[in-house]
Amino acid sequence: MLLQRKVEDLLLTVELVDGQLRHTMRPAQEPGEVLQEVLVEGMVADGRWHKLEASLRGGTLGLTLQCVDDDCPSSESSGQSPAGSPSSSELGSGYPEPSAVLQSLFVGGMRGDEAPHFIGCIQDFHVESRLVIPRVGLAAKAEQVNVTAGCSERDKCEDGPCQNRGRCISQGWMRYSCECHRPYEGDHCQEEYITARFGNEDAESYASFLVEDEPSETVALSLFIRTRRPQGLLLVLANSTSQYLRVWLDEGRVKVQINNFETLASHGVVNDGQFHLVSVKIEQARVALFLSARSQGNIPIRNILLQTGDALYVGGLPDRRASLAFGGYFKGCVQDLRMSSKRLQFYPIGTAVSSYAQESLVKVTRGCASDNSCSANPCLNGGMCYSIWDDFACNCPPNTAGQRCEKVKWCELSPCPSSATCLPDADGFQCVSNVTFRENSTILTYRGNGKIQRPLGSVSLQLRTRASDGILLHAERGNEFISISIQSSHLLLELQVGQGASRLSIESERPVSDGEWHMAELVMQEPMSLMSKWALVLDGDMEEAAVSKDACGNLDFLKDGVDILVGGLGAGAGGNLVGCLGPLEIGGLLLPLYTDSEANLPRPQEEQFLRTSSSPWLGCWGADVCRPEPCHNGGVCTDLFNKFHCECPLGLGGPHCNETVDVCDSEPCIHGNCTSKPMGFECKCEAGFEGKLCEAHVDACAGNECGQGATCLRGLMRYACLCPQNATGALCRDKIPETPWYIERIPYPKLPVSICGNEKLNFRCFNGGNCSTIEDTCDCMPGFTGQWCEQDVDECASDPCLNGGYCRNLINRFQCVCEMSFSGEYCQIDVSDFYAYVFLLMWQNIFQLLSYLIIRLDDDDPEIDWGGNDW
Ligand SMILES: [Ca+2]
Repeated sequence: MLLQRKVEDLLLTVELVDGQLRHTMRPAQEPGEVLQEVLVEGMVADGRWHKLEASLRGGTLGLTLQCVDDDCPSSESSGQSPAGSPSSSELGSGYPEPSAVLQSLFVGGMRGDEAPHFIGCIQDFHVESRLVIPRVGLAAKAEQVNVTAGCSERDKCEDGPCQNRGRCISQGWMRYSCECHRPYEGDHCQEEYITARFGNEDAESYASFLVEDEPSETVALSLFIRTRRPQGLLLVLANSTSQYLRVWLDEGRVKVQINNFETLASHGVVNDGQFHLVSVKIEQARVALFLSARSQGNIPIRNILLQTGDALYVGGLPDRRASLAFGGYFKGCVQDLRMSSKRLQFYPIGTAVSSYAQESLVKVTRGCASDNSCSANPCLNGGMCYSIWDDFACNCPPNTAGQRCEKVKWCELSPCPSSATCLPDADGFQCVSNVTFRENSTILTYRGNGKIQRPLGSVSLQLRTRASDGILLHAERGNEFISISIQSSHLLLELQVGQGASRLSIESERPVSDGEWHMAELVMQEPMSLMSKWALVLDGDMEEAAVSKDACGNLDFLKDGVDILVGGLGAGAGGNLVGCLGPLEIGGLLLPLYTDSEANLPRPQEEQFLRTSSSPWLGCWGADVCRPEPCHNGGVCTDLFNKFHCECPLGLGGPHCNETVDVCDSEPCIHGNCTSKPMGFECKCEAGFEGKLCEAHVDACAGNECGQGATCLRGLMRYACLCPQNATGALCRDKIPETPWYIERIPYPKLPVSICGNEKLNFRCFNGGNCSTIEDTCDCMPGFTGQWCEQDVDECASDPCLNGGYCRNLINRFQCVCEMSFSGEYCQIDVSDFYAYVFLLMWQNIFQLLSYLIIRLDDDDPEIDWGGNDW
């Protein structure tokens, strides 16, 4: 409605109907009856400004419309009601008072009127020559509802009226609608579906809804879930006889089962504490599963039938055991559950949406609160607990690690004495060091602490010695014993364990008494068996492992009550080790060099061997073999661990530098012959070498005389010059005369270069020359010379061309380019008369050809067979 005005007992209305203007007159008492009506042709609703004049003159309604915008189509419409209408005579008897005009005038719509109100702009509105819009002065009494100044034609979507990332869809001028993302709802997507918390503090919760749909074989179920549990029952659709659809979590994946049979599982996992949109679609005898709109596959199924009165369970079933069969009660949050077009609300929102009736809500709570995971103090060793949704995180002290700070980094607590290295171990730490044994040093003894549980099926040790015999480890109980020793420089294991077991022995393939560190591992080959062969692996070389012939039991007799002797059998027993031992382990348990009282912290390991002897000699030292000085005559002693070496002055040798030796025996001259002299030796160098020890090449190119632009090629004793293009000669000092301009230049071919040489010298053979078997030379192609074929033979050097002919120097030949009157290989034939004749003949030919061409051009056939002309 544009305007309505009451004049006496008539209602005059101007309306916009289907884009066209209509002016009507009705009796005020009976607004249903139309007395007169005027319609104007042409659309008004085109966004342009139009000038409209509605009149009632002489009882006749009038209406004119004129488009007044810049881009108007040039047409004007007006209309007038048919003359002689019944009530026309009563009209126009007098104007109402100005205030009455306003009281009875409605613009754009009427309060309570069901007809649509005007949406658009009005300006310059006069009634009976009085300005009504824009309002000024007296007119201020008028009432305005939802009217604003100005005329904004902006797209309302530009204001972004849709909240929560909702998509605004423009619907003509000033109107729009919002398309909401889940889980938002409402005209402006301003409302969010209320999340339901299941399993709060591990409560057994569930919800159920009653299906009110018509029977259907198509089901679309979707919901947001958030959980950290890898299993839990999500949804069950059931009728009175069966549960025909189940959705549950298994190992973090979503599983769908139809009719207790067909099962589909997601690829992705959802138990990461984030919201995931899970969708299940059943249609046309297939079930499809989606995670956040990403397909997880689909499978064929036997059809199901959803009927009124079926129940949808969420988060679990009333029957606890039935719930446990599918992962138990769901723990987490559910939001925006939908089935087909219906919403299933746990807590209804304000916006009216089509929903199912909620039947039950058991121990479900509103919102998505987290359990207080920190209340159980999950962080160990002083870790600080931070609560995150349904989980916790521990901020661990620097010396601990692990999700609960359960791993103590013991070595960061500096538990070992300064002489030892701390090594972390599965249950604690070890202080590791080397220990030195001498003939007179005390041996080490150990015992198990009585708490060793593991089977002892191995021994590992590190060893350094020059002694050819010595006992490393020995223990015995009754007739059972173990002995590890060095015999004749080889490592030897002897073992007798187990009921009726015979004595087992293994010897290393290689000697170990070389003063170097060696690592030995003695391993029971089948540690789970009662009896097994044993193997000895030296320095990690599994392929050379020595394996015993006989079988034996493990070393469990060492666990408790048996003394384990290390480094010998005790004072006075003889055969003690002279050398060093590194970390020694039995069954992976260290025989420690330190007692708890000698370390800064006691070892936390449950299973331990304990040192029962006094403290050992820590570190690894050999005897002080360089003192007193064993080297005579100024020789320098080097300590090689229980062995020394003397670096003797010239002419002296032997272990103590007290023997004279020929200095030339040590072959001091690298490329030369040695001669002994009273004060040393002298080297006579081979050709091409120089220096005191003939260690340096003689530089043959030093002071070379190659001409300008030439490259000096280094030989064994001599050099050669590689010439630039314009020079020749041995030293490239002879200029090559330039080829005259009228002589055709023939490009010089590029011939390959070979690289030759031996350990003394590298050289190259140029111009296709091959490496010669004779040292320092090349076999040249014909036409080339020089030591390395670097020079082209100048075949023109003897001026072979006669009668002023130009000689071309080619590869292994020359070519004479003769003067006009001469011919022949050497230009030796005088052909001056012959040429005059040839000239004449040639001119005649050219004349004939031209004539022929002219004739051919006149011809109809334009083809000229150039190829066929043989002249
Ligand atoms: Ca040549």
